[in-house]
Amino acid sequence: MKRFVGTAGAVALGLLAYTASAWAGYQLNLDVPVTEAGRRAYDLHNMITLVCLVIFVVVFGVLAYSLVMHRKSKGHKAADFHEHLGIEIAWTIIPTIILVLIAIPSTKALIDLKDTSESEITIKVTGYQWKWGYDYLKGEGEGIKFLSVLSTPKDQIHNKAEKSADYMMAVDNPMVVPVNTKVRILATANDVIHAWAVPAFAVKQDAIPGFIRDTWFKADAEGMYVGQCSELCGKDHGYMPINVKVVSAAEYTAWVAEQKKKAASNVDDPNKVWTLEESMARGEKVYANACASCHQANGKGVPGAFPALDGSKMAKVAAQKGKHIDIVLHGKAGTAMGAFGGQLSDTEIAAVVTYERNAWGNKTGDIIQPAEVKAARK
Ligand code: HEC
Ligand SMILES: [Cu+2]
Repeated sequence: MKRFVGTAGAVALGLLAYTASAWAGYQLNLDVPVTEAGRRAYDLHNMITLVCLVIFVVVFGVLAYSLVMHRKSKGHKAADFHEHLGIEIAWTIIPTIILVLIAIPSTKALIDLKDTSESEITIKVTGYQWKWGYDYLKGEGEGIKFLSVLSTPKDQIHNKAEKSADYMMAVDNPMVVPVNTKVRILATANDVIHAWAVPAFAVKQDAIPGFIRDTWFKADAEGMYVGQCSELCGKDHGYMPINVKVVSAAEYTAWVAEQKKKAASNVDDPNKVWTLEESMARGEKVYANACASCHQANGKGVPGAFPALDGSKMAKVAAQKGKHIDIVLHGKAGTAMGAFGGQLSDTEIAAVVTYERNAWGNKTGDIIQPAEVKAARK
């Protein structure tokens, strides 16, 4: 018997150790909050869970006690207190009081979550299928604007490479903000409803096309905080994580200066005449960022959902060149093919159309110049 207990114990311990390692990447509680609002949400969550636990113990305690100690086999007879006025009043009043006691701090916290006044920085967040756009509207970084795209390599997603620790949670360009600074977020979307959510800030805001909703946070610890789009927004909903990097004031100033320098050197001369080689190289990058998620890197698309561009009439036939530029600029209403006119510059659209007309099996030799795209915008 003793040996059996020993073996069983060892097996149980082994199992525990195994499951503990398998579950190491999972957490049961909320993210550790780094904002005042986050701590309030965290404390409310703990407090209300505790209230529920106490009620559970009291109610089931009375129930178990009654069932066991007053069972029929012991000779007890059921008491009859049907329509007992005192009990009916008590079980109405007590839960009401508990609910009101919970509602008071929750409502206060909710109202504070909506108070975006006196913010020092304003950032517009735009949800796209399937990436985020950040526009710095107010504060030191005014004018900074970029897209933030999932950076997990495709090989990891397709199980061809080992998955990294930040698998499906890393982006190329995180939002950068200074520590201890009130940041107002204006959330909107370009196509369908998305939601910008960062649990450590207790922020979750729907981003709705045609509307602007605001929220705020003031992080008091530096670090990288991670969230995800939290509104089911289509096929790649799980592929648009959110990264917010909170840095010191000095690092923020340096980041702003670097971004402004980069933006200045990135401005393309709209009158430049591009060679096929230059345009292809630029277009390949634009394609990888903006188009490959649907049309695929090999241009073959996804049958039934996204058309192949390799061999497509529009990308291959000389007479369709105008139509090709038009669909990239203006999209196609009622389909997932969005209008890229607002996201990409004339140079970028010219490059990506050149790329599609010369990549894979499409060897048209066409070079589209920015001026041609500019003329097509009207
Ligand atoms: C969200 C998914 C998505 C993204 C991203 C996307 N497309 Fe499309 N695209 C579509 C769909 C869907 C269609 C088919 C529309 C239709 O029903 O005619 C399409 C059609 C096209 C066509 C016409 C193909 C044909 O033969 O009719 C071209 C050209 C095209 N897209 C280019 C692009 C370019 C360039 C980009 C990147 C700047 C891009 N697309 C990004 C979904 C997408
Ligand atoms: Cu989304």
